[in-house]
Amino acid sequence: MSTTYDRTELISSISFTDIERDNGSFSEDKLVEAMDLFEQYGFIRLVNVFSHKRMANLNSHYRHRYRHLLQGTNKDDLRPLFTVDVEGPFNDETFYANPHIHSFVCNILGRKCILGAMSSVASYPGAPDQRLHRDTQAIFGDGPDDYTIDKNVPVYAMTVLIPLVDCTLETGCTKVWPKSHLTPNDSEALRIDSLDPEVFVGSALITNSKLLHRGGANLSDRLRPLLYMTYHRSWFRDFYGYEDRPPVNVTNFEYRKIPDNHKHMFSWTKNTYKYIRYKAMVKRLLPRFVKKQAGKIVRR
Ligand SMILES: O=C(O)CCC(=O)C(=O)O
Repeated sequence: MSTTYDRTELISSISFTDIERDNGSFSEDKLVEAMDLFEQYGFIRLVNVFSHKRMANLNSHYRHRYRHLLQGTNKDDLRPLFTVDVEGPFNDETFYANPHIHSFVCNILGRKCILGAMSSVASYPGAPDQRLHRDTQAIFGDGPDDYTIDKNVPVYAMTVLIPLVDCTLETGCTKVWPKSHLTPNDSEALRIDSLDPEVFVGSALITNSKLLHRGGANLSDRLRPLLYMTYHRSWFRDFYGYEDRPPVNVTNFEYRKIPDNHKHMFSWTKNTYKYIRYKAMVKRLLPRFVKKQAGKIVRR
């Protein structure tokens, strides 16, 4: 199948002015248009939903906090995935409940929707095309790839991709197969022409979890980190791919900082992932503790 570029201006994209961005306003007309495009195509690009100052702040926290994971990778696909902890600028309602993104998501998934994941994928220079996938397996199919029934089911999970560097054909766009969320399987979906929507820093790409997509190859000499959050209807959980890491990592200390009206988005993770969270914390802090103790012994 061929790939066409630059068609995104024509199809699924909604832009905000700096004033709309800063006061969080999403007019009824724009919201209806965005929902209509999303329903038809299975994805939408929301342009200019985070200011450059805000993105610079997220980017510097991310690069400092996860520097040990960004200095090299032993992953064959050169695309390490890791959970981004809910802390600092990530524990901020203007991030996880960004006025434009959150009102769009809530209009589709309902006001009780939860945060299913806060994570990151960083593709290294030279990373090849990612494997084709949809973000959730079929829940009513004969097998995980049989979407015959699921294609008719209302959206129950959405992914919001937020790039920390411009996603272009050079650094790697998230390649999408428009309308593939309405197809019963991947071979049908692959009959559709794919698209490479460029998404610049400050914008977000939102996909229906049933949309076929993949991260494009990173042809540049720069790391291309992407933050992603998934939002679910309140009853849906996705454990696939989270066997060794929590999809959302929020400590009790951080949880207490979350405004009451958003706590329900996080509360489901607290007991489910307690053991994995503690294990990850010990793994992170133990080397520092050992180093400190060793230092004391040497000084004595
Ligand atoms: O890297 C990208 O553009 C997409 C990443 C993605 O779809 C995933 O990791 O599930």
